[in-house]
Amino acid sequence: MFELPLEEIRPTSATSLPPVSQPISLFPTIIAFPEVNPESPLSLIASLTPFKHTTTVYNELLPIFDTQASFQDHFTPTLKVPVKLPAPTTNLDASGRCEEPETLSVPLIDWFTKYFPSQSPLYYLKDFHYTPHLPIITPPLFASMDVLNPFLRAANMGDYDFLYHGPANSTTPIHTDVLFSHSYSYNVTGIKEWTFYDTIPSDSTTASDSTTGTRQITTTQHPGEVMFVPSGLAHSVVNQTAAISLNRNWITPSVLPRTLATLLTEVAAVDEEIEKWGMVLDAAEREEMLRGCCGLNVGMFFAMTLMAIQQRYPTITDPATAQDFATLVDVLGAVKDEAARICSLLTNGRAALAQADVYIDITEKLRS
Ligand SMILES: O=C(O)CCC(=O)C(=O)O
Repeated sequence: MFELPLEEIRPTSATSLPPVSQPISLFPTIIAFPEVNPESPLSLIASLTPFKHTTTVYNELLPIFDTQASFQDHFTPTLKVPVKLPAPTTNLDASGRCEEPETLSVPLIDWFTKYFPSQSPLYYLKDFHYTPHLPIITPPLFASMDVLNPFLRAANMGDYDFLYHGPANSTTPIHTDVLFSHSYSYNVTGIKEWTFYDTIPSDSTTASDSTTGTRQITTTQHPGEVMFVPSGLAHSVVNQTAAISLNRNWITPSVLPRTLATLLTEVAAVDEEIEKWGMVLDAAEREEMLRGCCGLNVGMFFAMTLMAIQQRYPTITDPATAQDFATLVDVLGAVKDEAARICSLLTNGRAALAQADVYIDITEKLRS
């Protein structure tokens, strides 16, 4: 077991703050959740050089992934894993998402015996939720201000921790990460070549077309190194040798307004689709559809933001928290009307909306 990554945020000087009722449970009772450029971020070039993570993590993971046999032995052979076919094109939509490749759900044993050795097509095991099967991994410090994974774990809705295993020459085409998240890739074995792009091309059909006219940076990641990908930065990856990596997506308060904008675009698209097909969906079904499309829905987003606010409230007099807190409260205000539409689906929905008003009010007073 690895050391637990995050220090709990404890109140420092809460005495001058107005009291807010205790954090409340918002976990959904009705919704059956399925199992489960901007401003050129390339200017963050200094952060893009891969760096070494703690050797403890590497030393603990390597015995598991050192050989195919040790990898195979660590997992149940019948465990179903997601295996992707190569992407049909590298087209990106307006929000920088690539066309999703077909995904097969195959027993792990078949991955090793049939799919991984295939030369044509080249398959890629991607987005495999490894959390229940591997020790807890200490995230690099820069991932610790996450609002996404702590919420998902507390709500028993999984997380954004994934394992990737690709043969030599397998690729991930140009894309930006889901929901404007940041991500890191922790390379356990193999060598990856990463390319970062200055702008998001949206109307191209091949990797080379798609990058015409954009500034690019290419860098190589070796075993034991972490690659940080800032929110919104378009990137692509080629595995120069067979490679295994552990990846995480996370969302910090400063990118949350863009995550909300993405979610609201998705809400509009889902509503348009529902209307186009003449479907009659109740609020719970619409929420389920949203979660299927982008991994979050309005209720989850509202509950996640409120939880982040509750956790930071005792320390808002600390300047390091104040800005994040204000951003979180603004985002909560911006999603409140949408959340009010589905609040009957959430345990304590009404009380949560009332609590949101209290936080909005406090923040307004602090600003004035
Ligand atoms: O390793 C890969 O193939 C892709 C990783 C990636 O794109 C990411 O972590 O965002």
